[in-house]
Amino acid sequence: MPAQKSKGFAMDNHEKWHKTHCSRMDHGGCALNVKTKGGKITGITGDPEGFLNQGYSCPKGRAAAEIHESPHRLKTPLIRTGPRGSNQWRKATWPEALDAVARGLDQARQEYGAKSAAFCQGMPKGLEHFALIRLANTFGSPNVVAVQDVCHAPRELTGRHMCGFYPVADVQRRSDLIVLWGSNTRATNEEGIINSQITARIRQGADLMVIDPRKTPLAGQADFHLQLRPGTDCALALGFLHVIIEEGLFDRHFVQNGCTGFDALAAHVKTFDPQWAASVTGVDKAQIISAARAYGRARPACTAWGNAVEQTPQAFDTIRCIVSLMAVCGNLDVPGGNIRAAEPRLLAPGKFVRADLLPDKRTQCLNAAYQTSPMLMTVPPAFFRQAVLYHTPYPVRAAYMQCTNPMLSYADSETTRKALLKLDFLAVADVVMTPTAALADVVLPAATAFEFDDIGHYGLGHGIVLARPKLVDPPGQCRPDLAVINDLGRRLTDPNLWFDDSKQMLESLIAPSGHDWESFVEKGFLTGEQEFRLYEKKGFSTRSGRVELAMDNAETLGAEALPQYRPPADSTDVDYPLLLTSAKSPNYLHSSYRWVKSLRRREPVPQIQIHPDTAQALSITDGSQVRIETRNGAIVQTASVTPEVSPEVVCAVHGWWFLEAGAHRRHSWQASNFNMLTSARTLGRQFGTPAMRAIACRIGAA
Ligand SMILES: Nc1nc2c(c(=O)[nH]1)N[C@H]1C(S)=C(S)[C@@H](COP(=O)(O)OP(=O)(O)OC[C@H]3O[C@@H](n4cnc5c(=O)[nH]c(N)nc54)[C@H](O)[C@@H]3O)O[C@H]1N2
Ligand SMILES: Nc1nc2c(c(=O)[nH]1)N[C@H]1C(S)=C(S)[C@@H](COP(=O)(O)OP(=O)(O)OC[C@H]3O[C@@H](n4cnc5c(=O)[nH]c(N)nc54)[C@H](O)[C@@H]3O)O[C@H]1N2
Ligand code: SF4
Ligand SMILES: [Mo]
Repeated sequence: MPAQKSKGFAMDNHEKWHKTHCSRMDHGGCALNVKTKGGKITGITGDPEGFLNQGYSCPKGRAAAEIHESPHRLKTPLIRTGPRGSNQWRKATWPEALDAVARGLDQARQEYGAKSAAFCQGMPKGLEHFALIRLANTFGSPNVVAVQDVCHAPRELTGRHMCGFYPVADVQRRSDLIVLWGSNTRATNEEGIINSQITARIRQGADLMVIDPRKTPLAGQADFHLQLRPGTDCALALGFLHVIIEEGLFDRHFVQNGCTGFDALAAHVKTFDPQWAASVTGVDKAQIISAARAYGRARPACTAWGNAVEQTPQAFDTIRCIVSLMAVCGNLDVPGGNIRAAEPRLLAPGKFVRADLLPDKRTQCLNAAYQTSPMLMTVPPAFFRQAVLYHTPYPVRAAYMQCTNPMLSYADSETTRKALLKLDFLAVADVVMTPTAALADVVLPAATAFEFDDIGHYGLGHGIVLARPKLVDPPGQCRPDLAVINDLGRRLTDPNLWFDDSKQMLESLIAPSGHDWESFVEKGFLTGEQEFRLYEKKGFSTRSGRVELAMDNAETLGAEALPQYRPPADSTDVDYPLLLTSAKSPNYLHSSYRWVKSLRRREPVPQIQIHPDTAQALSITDGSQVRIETRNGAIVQTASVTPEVSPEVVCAVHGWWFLEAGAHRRHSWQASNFNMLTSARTLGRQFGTPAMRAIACRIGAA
């Protein structure tokens, strides 16, 4: 039977196909056809009519049926009965659990003020992210803690500082050259770019450039693979700028009419010649020159960039260099370049979150004490922990966490644990008992993909929003985050600020598009009317109205007018001769879903990639246990001996913990957890970013 646009959900015993979009397995863009029968998910395939994926789906996306029925799911609210983290719980009813959460948060508000309560979110999965911000705003707390310090804030906000918008890769239109800069779209589908879109552009004739310390399968297929030393992206970009400007390959018209500071940039990059860039990055000088020429000559070229350019304290300058490349080569705001993606007409996120209720958020939130970029509206985890542990700049006493597992995802897990245990009150909503939930006072069982109506990519600047209608009932007593937040909002704030139900919440958001929920689901997705070269009419939304290649207010951001290369903090240490970096697993999402059997079969153990020469010198064999050690800690992963990495680089996977070992047990979250190796000693001033890539390490047989 052909898939139907879902107008509800099927609880009957007839098989029924529905159209929806993948969610919660990565940023989620694939349109899927999902078969249900008797309240269960019985089949999932990629939808050939999918706007982004045209039929593609991956094993993660197809695992939703297993997640729906997994015995590991939390099914009832739990309230702690023993000491924190001792794994002693009693089952509670929802009203009882919600009352306990409201009491915990309200007590902090009463005793220490509203800002002593933090609201923590991981990777945004759907509307819950914005609903949580609404809860914080209505509650009166400016402290929404998120992982944006290492995920998207550096890219998005540096883009906004320089050109007034977030320049996303336009992979929908023809390009001469696609650059994947520290982004492995084949494994990660970053920013809603499904790799098949890149493949389609390559078939149309686009060249591919991959900038990655690993010879990934995509790098193997590329016209240019620049296998740089981790953490040296800024130096490579400065070298590119040098070649492009010296050889006159830049777009004179755009530089003259759209940019400010070009002459200063040109003078600045004179010293960063290919010889210098080669010595820093380890990439061959001739290769740097030919790659820079290719980027300079391509009209247009588009750059898809990933976490690698932003997960060091030097993110701001690295990204400034990459945006400068886009600008001087005339690739900004043009079809097939890096664009200001037009959003569909929906309720503006600022309105949805009721930003008006907390007008002094910027000066009241923890960030104010650290002089971050004023555009950073979420609190970096490192500042949250300082406030909990040392009351700097003021105490944080209580936290509500949803869709996040900080014990695995924040840099420096030992400090995270100390901070979570020190809180007066902690509530966690998740789908399974995680190492983070194990430290809570109250644990709430969350409904997940296909178990409730949700909207995808809203407010993320990708130019598309996706319908994700409910297809099956959640298991046990699981409830969607949207409903839980709505209930907490009614308990903790003026009930008139909340909704009858989460459907009404979604409707309020969609109304400006002229759709109601049903017709939105019928349509499947909404995009904006894409315009290009808007700057010709309106200029850029920056202080100068131009792209700011040199920033005359950089000092206020703790930077210099022009981007500088500095070796990443934590990258050099005589006792730790190797350079550790990381890449995401194609089979999991961060620390999520190791408990899903079909995915675990595909990737049963955490692996560290080691070059054969390095492995031989250290008597490490493929498949053996390896101890990985940095100044911050030590973990064990399994050796994958491969020429994919160079001899001085090792690449370990992040996010591993072992549900089967008991989430509350130290072994579970400590043994192979990458963030035991990271520290938050040095943070980038603009976004509070710690070093997650390019860390000095040593390895040996375990
Ligand atoms: N060392 C290192 N650390 C990193 C990174 C790295 O590359 N290296 N990457 C960083 C990046 S880019 C990011 S985005 C962060 C991610 O940080 P997090 O988002 O904290 O990462 P996850 O481990 O995926 O945690 C998500 C949790 O949400 C739960 N969950 C799934 N669906 C739902 C739902 O519908 N409702 C609720 N309430 N819970 C749900 C999952 O079970 C899981 O426990 O990690 C960052 N940390
Ligand atoms: N399967 C899967 N998909 C995901 C996620 C997931 O956890 N799993 N997470 C989602 C999220 S929240 C995000 S933010 C995106 C992230 O998506 P990506 O940014 O693509 O993810 P990563 O794998 O962390 O990094 C991409 C590449 O950077 C390379 N790299 C490592 N160090 C360096 C370096 O110093 N310089 C350069 N140039 N490259 C380097 C790695 O080898 C890797 O191939 O993916 C999303 N999609
Ligand atoms: S690539 Fe991402 S969006 Fe597509 S099916 Fe896989 S997990 Fe889902
Ligand atoms: Mo992320």
